[in-house]
Amino acid sequence: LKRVADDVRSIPEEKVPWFPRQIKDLDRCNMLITKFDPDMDQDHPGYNDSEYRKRRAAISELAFRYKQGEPLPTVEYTAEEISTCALILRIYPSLACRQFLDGLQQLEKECGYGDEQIPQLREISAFLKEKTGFQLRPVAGLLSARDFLASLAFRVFQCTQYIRHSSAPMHSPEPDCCHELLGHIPMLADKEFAQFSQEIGLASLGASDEDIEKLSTLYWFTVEFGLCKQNGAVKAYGAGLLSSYGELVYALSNEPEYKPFSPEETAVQPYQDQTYQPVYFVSESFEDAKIKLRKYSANIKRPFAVRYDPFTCSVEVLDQP
Ligand code: NLE
Ligand code: FE2
Repeated sequence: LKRVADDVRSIPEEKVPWFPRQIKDLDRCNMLITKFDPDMDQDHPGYNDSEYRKRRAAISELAFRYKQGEPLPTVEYTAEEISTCALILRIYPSLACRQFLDGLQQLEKECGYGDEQIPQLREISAFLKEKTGFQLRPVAGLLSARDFLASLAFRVFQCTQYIRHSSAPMHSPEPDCCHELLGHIPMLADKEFAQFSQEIGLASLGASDEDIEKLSTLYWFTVEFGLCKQNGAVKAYGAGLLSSYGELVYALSNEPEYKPFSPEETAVQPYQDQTYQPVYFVSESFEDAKIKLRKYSANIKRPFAVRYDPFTCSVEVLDQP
Protein backbone atom coordinates (compact mmCIF):
# COMPACT_ATOMS: atom_id res chain seq x y z
CA LEU A 1 0.00 0.00 0.00
CA LYS A 2 1.27 3.41 -0.96
CA ARG A 3 0.39 6.61 0.81
CA VAL A 4 -1.32 9.15 -1.44
CA ALA A 5 -1.46 12.90 -1.15
CA ASP A 6 -3.57 14.24 1.66
CA ASP A 7 -6.46 15.30 -0.48
CA VAL A 8 -8.42 12.65 -2.32
CA ARG A 9 -7.86 14.19 -5.76
CA SER A 10 -6.46 10.96 -7.14
CA ILE A 11 -9.82 9.32 -6.55
CA PRO A 12 -12.33 10.20 -9.29
CA GLU A 13 -14.38 12.58 -7.22
CA GLU A 14 -17.83 12.07 -8.63
CA LYS A 15 -17.54 8.36 -7.83
CA VAL A 16 -16.60 8.62 -4.17
CA PRO A 17 -19.02 10.21 -1.73
CA TRP A 18 -17.48 12.60 0.79
CA PHE A 19 -16.36 11.01 4.02
CA PRO A 20 -14.77 12.29 7.23
CA ARG A 21 -10.97 12.14 7.35
CA GLN A 22 -10.39 13.68 10.75
CA ILE A 23 -12.36 13.25 13.92
CA LYS A 24 -13.49 16.88 13.80
CA ASP A 25 -15.12 16.19 10.42
CA LEU A 26 -17.76 14.28 12.39
CA ASP A 27 -19.34 17.68 13.03
CA ARG A 28 -20.55 17.34 9.44
CA CYS A 29 -21.90 13.81 9.91
CA ASN A 30 -25.25 15.02 11.18
CA MET A 31 -27.84 14.02 8.62
CA LEU A 32 -30.96 13.12 10.58
CA ILE A 33 -33.73 10.82 9.39
CA THR A 34 -36.88 12.45 10.70
CA LYS A 35 -39.42 9.74 10.00
CA PHE A 36 -39.81 8.84 13.69
CA ASP A 37 -39.49 12.37 15.02
CA PRO A 38 -42.22 13.31 17.55
CA ASP A 39 -42.77 16.60 15.69
CA MET A 40 -43.30 14.90 12.31
CA ASP A 41 -44.67 11.42 12.92
CA GLN A 42 -48.33 11.30 13.95
CA ASP A 43 -47.87 7.78 15.30
CA HIS A 44 -45.12 8.84 17.69
CA PRO A 45 -46.45 8.38 21.25
CA GLY A 46 -45.26 11.92 22.03
CA TYR A 47 -46.90 13.58 19.01
CA ASN A 48 -49.79 15.03 21.03
CA ASP A 49 -47.75 15.76 24.13
CA SER A 50 -46.45 19.30 23.81
CA GLU A 51 -44.43 19.04 27.05
CA TYR A 52 -42.62 16.03 25.68
CA ARG A 53 -41.93 17.73 22.39
CA LYS A 54 -40.56 20.78 24.16
CA ARG A 55 -38.29 18.59 26.24
CA ARG A 56 -37.08 16.77 23.15
CA ALA A 57 -36.41 20.05 21.35
CA ALA A 58 -34.31 21.33 24.26
CA ILE A 59 -32.22 18.14 24.40
CA SER A 60 -31.87 18.11 20.58
CA GLU A 61 -30.58 21.65 20.71
CA LEU A 62 -27.66 20.49 22.87
CA ALA A 63 -26.74 17.92 20.23
CA PHE A 64 -27.09 20.36 17.33
CA ARG A 65 -24.76 22.83 19.00
CA TYR A 66 -22.16 20.24 19.99
CA LYS A 67 -18.72 20.42 18.36
CA GLN A 68 -16.20 17.58 18.48
CA GLY A 69 -13.93 17.81 21.51
CA GLU A 70 -16.24 19.88 23.67
CA PRO A 71 -17.35 18.47 27.01
CA LEU A 72 -20.48 16.39 26.54
CA PRO A 73 -23.70 18.17 27.52
CA THR A 74 -25.44 17.29 30.76
CA VAL A 75 -29.17 16.64 31.09
CA GLU A 76 -30.90 16.56 34.42
CA TYR A 77 -33.37 13.72 34.08
CA THR A 78 -36.82 13.96 35.65
CA ALA A 79 -38.27 11.35 38.00
CA GLU A 80 -40.57 10.21 35.19
CA GLU A 81 -37.70 9.72 32.76
CA ILE A 82 -35.73 7.79 35.35
CA SER A 83 -38.63 5.47 36.04
CA THR A 84 -39.28 4.89 32.33
CA CYS A 85 -35.67 3.88 31.95
CA ALA A 86 -35.79 1.71 35.09
CA LEU A 87 -38.72 -0.22 33.69
CA ILE A 88 -36.64 -1.28 30.72
CA LEU A 89 -33.69 -2.19 32.90
CA ARG A 90 -35.73 -5.08 34.24
CA ILE A 91 -34.75 -7.20 31.28
CA TYR A 92 -34.65 -10.93 31.42
CA PRO A 93 -31.02 -11.82 32.14
CA SER A 94 -31.61 -15.35 30.95
CA LEU A 95 -32.34 -14.03 27.43
CA ALA A 96 -29.16 -11.98 26.89
CA CYS A 97 -25.77 -13.22 25.75
CA ARG A 98 -22.90 -13.43 28.21
CA GLN A 99 -20.87 -10.52 26.73
CA PHE A 100 -23.82 -8.20 27.19
CA LEU A 101 -24.42 -9.21 30.79
CA ASP A 102 -20.74 -8.66 31.62
CA GLY A 103 -20.77 -5.17 30.10
CA LEU A 104 -24.00 -4.22 31.82
CA GLN A 105 -22.64 -5.28 35.18
CA GLN A 106 -19.57 -3.07 34.70
CA LEU A 107 -21.74 -0.15 33.61
CA GLU A 108 -23.86 -0.52 36.73
CA LYS A 109 -20.87 -0.78 38.98
CA GLU A 110 -18.69 1.92 37.45
CA CYS A 111 -21.25 4.49 36.26
CA GLY A 112 -23.94 3.94 38.85
CA TYR A 113 -26.44 2.91 36.22
CA GLY A 114 -29.53 1.49 37.90
CA ASP A 115 -33.18 1.92 38.82
CA GLU A 116 -32.49 5.26 40.44
CA GLN A 117 -29.98 6.81 38.08
CA ILE A 118 -29.38 7.44 34.42
CA PRO A 119 -25.67 8.23 34.14
CA GLN A 120 -24.55 11.26 32.10
CA LEU A 121 -23.06 10.80 28.64
CA ARG A 122 -19.86 12.32 29.97
CA GLU A 123 -19.41 9.52 32.52
CA ILE A 124 -20.37 6.80 30.06
CA SER A 125 -17.96 8.18 27.49
CA ALA A 126 -15.12 8.19 30.04
CA PHE A 127 -16.07 4.63 31.01
CA LEU A 128 -15.95 3.42 27.40
CA LYS A 129 -12.76 5.31 26.65
CA GLU A 130 -11.07 3.40 29.43
CA LYS A 131 -12.42 0.02 28.34
CA THR A 132 -12.10 0.14 24.56
CA GLY A 133 -11.17 3.64 23.42
CA PHE A 134 -14.72 4.35 22.25
CA GLN A 135 -16.20 7.75 23.00
CA LEU A 136 -19.64 9.28 22.65
CA ARG A 137 -20.96 12.31 20.88
CA PRO A 138 -24.52 13.53 21.34
CA VAL A 139 -26.97 13.15 18.48
CA ALA A 140 -30.46 14.62 18.15
CA GLY A 141 -32.18 11.53 16.72
CA LEU A 142 -31.90 8.79 14.14
CA LEU A 143 -28.90 9.45 11.89
CA SER A 144 -28.47 8.46 8.27
CA ALA A 145 -26.71 5.11 7.97
CA ARG A 146 -23.76 6.70 6.19
CA ASP A 147 -23.10 9.24 8.94
CA PHE A 148 -23.70 6.79 11.75
CA LEU A 149 -21.35 4.16 10.32
CA ALA A 150 -18.68 6.74 9.46
CA SER A 151 -18.47 7.78 13.11
CA LEU A 152 -17.71 4.21 14.13
CA ALA A 153 -14.55 4.39 12.01
CA PHE A 154 -13.21 6.88 14.59
CA ARG A 155 -14.44 4.84 17.55
CA VAL A 156 -17.11 7.44 18.09
CA PHE A 157 -20.60 6.33 18.95
CA GLN A 158 -23.37 8.81 18.16
CA CYS A 159 -25.56 8.63 21.23
CA THR A 160 -29.06 10.01 21.81
CA GLN A 161 -29.68 11.75 25.12
CA TYR A 162 -33.49 12.03 25.32
CA ILE A 163 -35.72 9.36 26.87
CA ARG A 164 -38.64 7.66 25.12
CA HIS A 165 -42.24 8.67 25.89
CA SER A 166 -43.46 7.22 29.18
CA SER A 167 -46.62 5.83 27.57
CA ALA A 168 -44.68 3.39 25.38
CA PRO A 169 -41.71 1.99 27.32
CA MET A 170 -41.94 -1.52 25.81
CA HIS A 171 -40.84 -0.60 22.34
CA SER A 172 -39.62 2.47 20.50
CA PRO A 173 -39.05 2.56 16.74
CA GLU A 174 -36.35 5.23 17.20
CA PRO A 175 -33.23 5.14 19.33
CA ASP A 176 -33.33 6.85 22.74
CA CYS A 177 -30.95 6.97 25.67
CA CYS A 178 -32.48 3.80 27.21
CA HIS A 179 -31.74 1.97 23.98
CA GLU A 180 -28.13 3.19 23.98
CA LEU A 181 -27.54 2.36 27.64
CA LEU A 182 -29.28 -0.94 27.70
CA GLY A 183 -28.37 -2.05 24.22
CA HIS A 184 -25.19 -0.57 22.79
CA ILE A 185 -23.00 0.64 25.63
CA PRO A 186 -22.51 -2.75 27.37
CA MET A 187 -21.43 -4.30 24.06
CA LEU A 188 -19.07 -1.42 23.21
CA ALA A 189 -17.28 -2.07 26.50
CA ASP A 190 -16.09 -5.36 24.99
CA LYS A 191 -12.67 -5.00 23.29
CA GLU A 192 -13.39 -7.33 20.41
CA PHE A 193 -16.81 -5.95 19.74
CA ALA A 194 -15.37 -2.43 19.73
CA GLN A 195 -12.73 -3.46 17.21
CA PHE A 196 -15.34 -5.08 15.04
CA SER A 197 -17.60 -2.00 15.21
CA GLN A 198 -14.74 0.21 14.07
CA GLU A 199 -14.02 -2.13 11.16
CA ILE A 200 -17.61 -1.84 9.91
CA GLY A 201 -17.21 1.91 10.15
CA LEU A 202 -13.96 1.89 8.18
CA ALA A 203 -15.54 -0.34 5.51
CA SER A 204 -18.34 2.20 5.08
CA LEU A 205 -16.13 5.23 4.34
CA GLY A 206 -16.68 6.38 0.77
CA ALA A 207 -18.69 3.22 -0.02
CA SER A 208 -21.41 3.35 -2.71
CA ASP A 209 -25.03 3.94 -1.68
CA GLU A 210 -25.75 0.34 -2.50
CA ASP A 211 -22.98 -0.94 -0.23
CA ILE A 212 -24.08 1.40 2.56
CA GLU A 213 -27.60 -0.02 2.28
CA LYS A 214 -26.29 -3.57 2.54
CA LEU A 215 -23.93 -2.74 5.37
CA SER A 216 -26.65 -1.03 7.34
CA THR A 217 -29.03 -3.96 6.76
CA LEU A 218 -26.33 -6.26 8.12
CA TYR A 219 -25.80 -3.93 11.03
CA TRP A 220 -29.56 -4.00 11.61
CA PHE A 221 -29.82 -7.80 11.77
CA THR A 222 -26.70 -8.24 13.91
CA VAL A 223 -25.75 -5.29 16.12
CA GLU A 224 -29.41 -4.23 16.49
CA PHE A 225 -31.44 -7.44 16.26
CA GLY A 226 -28.98 -10.32 16.31
CA LEU A 227 -29.49 -13.66 18.03
CA CYS A 228 -26.78 -16.21 18.73
CA LYS A 229 -26.42 -19.64 20.25
CA GLN A 230 -24.70 -19.91 23.58
CA ASN A 231 -24.39 -23.19 25.51
CA GLY A 232 -27.04 -24.72 23.30
CA ALA A 233 -29.64 -21.97 23.86
CA VAL A 234 -30.58 -19.00 21.67
CA LYS A 235 -29.64 -15.64 23.26
CA ALA A 236 -29.99 -12.03 22.18
CA TYR A 237 -27.01 -9.79 21.50
CA GLY A 238 -28.78 -7.12 19.40
CA ALA A 239 -29.18 -3.73 21.08
CA GLY A 240 -32.66 -3.15 19.65
CA LEU A 241 -33.83 -6.34 21.32
CA LEU A 242 -32.12 -5.81 24.64
CA SER A 243 -33.65 -2.36 25.10
CA SER A 244 -37.17 -3.48 24.22
CA TYR A 245 -38.62 -5.97 26.64
CA GLY A 246 -41.62 -6.31 24.34
CA GLU A 247 -39.57 -7.42 21.36
CA LEU A 248 -37.00 -9.37 23.38
CA VAL A 249 -39.62 -11.79 24.67
CA TYR A 250 -41.26 -11.98 21.24
CA ALA A 251 -37.95 -12.66 19.46
CA LEU A 252 -37.18 -15.57 21.76
CA SER A 253 -40.68 -17.05 21.58
CA ASN A 254 -41.60 -19.46 18.80
CA GLU A 255 -43.54 -16.85 16.85
CA PRO A 256 -40.96 -15.23 14.53
CA GLU A 257 -39.08 -16.96 11.78
CA TYR A 258 -35.40 -17.80 12.37
CA LYS A 259 -32.81 -17.99 9.63
CA PRO A 260 -29.14 -18.89 9.96
CA PHE A 261 -26.95 -15.80 9.73
CA SER A 262 -25.17 -15.52 6.41
CA PRO A 263 -23.99 -12.06 5.35
CA GLU A 264 -24.80 -12.41 1.63
CA GLU A 265 -28.39 -13.37 2.35
CA THR A 266 -28.87 -11.16 5.38
CA ALA A 267 -27.63 -8.04 3.56
CA VAL A 268 -30.62 -8.11 1.20
CA GLN A 269 -33.34 -9.14 3.64
CA PRO A 270 -36.08 -6.47 3.83
CA TYR A 271 -36.38 -5.21 7.39
CA GLN A 272 -39.10 -3.81 9.59
CA ASP A 273 -38.40 -0.53 11.35
CA GLN A 274 -41.85 0.33 12.69
CA THR A 275 -42.50 -2.66 14.92
CA TYR A 276 -41.13 -6.14 15.77
CA GLN A 277 -39.11 -8.00 13.13
CA PRO A 278 -40.82 -10.86 11.30
CA VAL A 279 -37.47 -12.64 10.91
CA TYR A 280 -34.29 -12.86 12.99
CA PHE A 281 -30.92 -14.23 12.02
CA VAL A 282 -29.30 -16.67 14.41
CA SER A 283 -25.56 -17.23 14.37
CA GLU A 284 -23.72 -20.25 15.69
CA SER A 285 -22.08 -18.04 18.28
CA PHE A 286 -21.52 -14.38 18.91
CA GLU A 287 -17.94 -14.82 17.66
CA ASP A 288 -19.19 -16.44 14.48
CA ALA A 289 -21.40 -13.44 13.64
CA LYS A 290 -18.50 -11.12 14.28
CA ILE A 291 -16.11 -13.05 12.07
CA LYS A 292 -18.58 -13.41 9.19
CA LEU A 293 -19.62 -9.79 9.26
CA ARG A 294 -16.01 -8.68 9.47
CA LYS A 295 -15.12 -10.80 6.45
CA TYR A 296 -18.03 -9.35 4.51
CA SER A 297 -17.13 -5.74 5.30
CA ALA A 298 -13.49 -6.29 4.44
CA ASN A 299 -14.55 -7.44 0.96
CA ILE A 300 -16.47 -4.32 0.03
CA LYS A 301 -14.86 -2.97 -3.10
CA ARG A 302 -13.53 0.56 -3.19
CA PRO A 303 -10.91 2.13 -5.46
CA PHE A 304 -8.79 2.88 -2.38
CA ALA A 305 -8.06 1.52 1.07
CA VAL A 306 -8.26 3.29 4.40
CA ARG A 307 -6.25 3.04 7.58
CA TYR A 308 -7.04 4.61 10.91
CA ASP A 309 -4.24 6.43 12.68
CA PRO A 310 -5.04 6.40 16.40
CA PHE A 311 -2.33 8.98 17.19
CA THR A 312 -3.94 11.72 15.12
CA CYS A 313 -7.47 10.25 15.19
CA SER A 314 -7.58 10.47 11.43
CA VAL A 315 -8.14 8.25 8.44
CA GLU A 316 -5.38 7.78 5.90
CA VAL A 317 -6.39 7.07 2.32
CA LEU A 318 -4.17 4.63 0.48
CA ASP A 319 -3.94 3.63 -3.16
CA GLN A 320 -4.91 0.08 -3.88
CA PRO A 321 -1.76 -1.81 -4.86
N1 NLE B 1 -36.83 -0.99 19.39
C1 NLE B 1 -35.76 -0.50 20.20
C2 NLE B 1 -36.26 -0.14 21.59
O1 NLE B 1 -37.45 -0.16 21.85
O2 NLE B 1 -35.44 0.15 22.44
C3 NLE B 1 -35.07 0.68 19.58
C4 NLE B 1 -34.49 0.35 18.22
C5 NLE B 1 -33.70 1.48 17.60
C6 NLE B 1 -33.13 1.06 16.27
FE1 FE2 C 1 -29.20 1.30 17.95
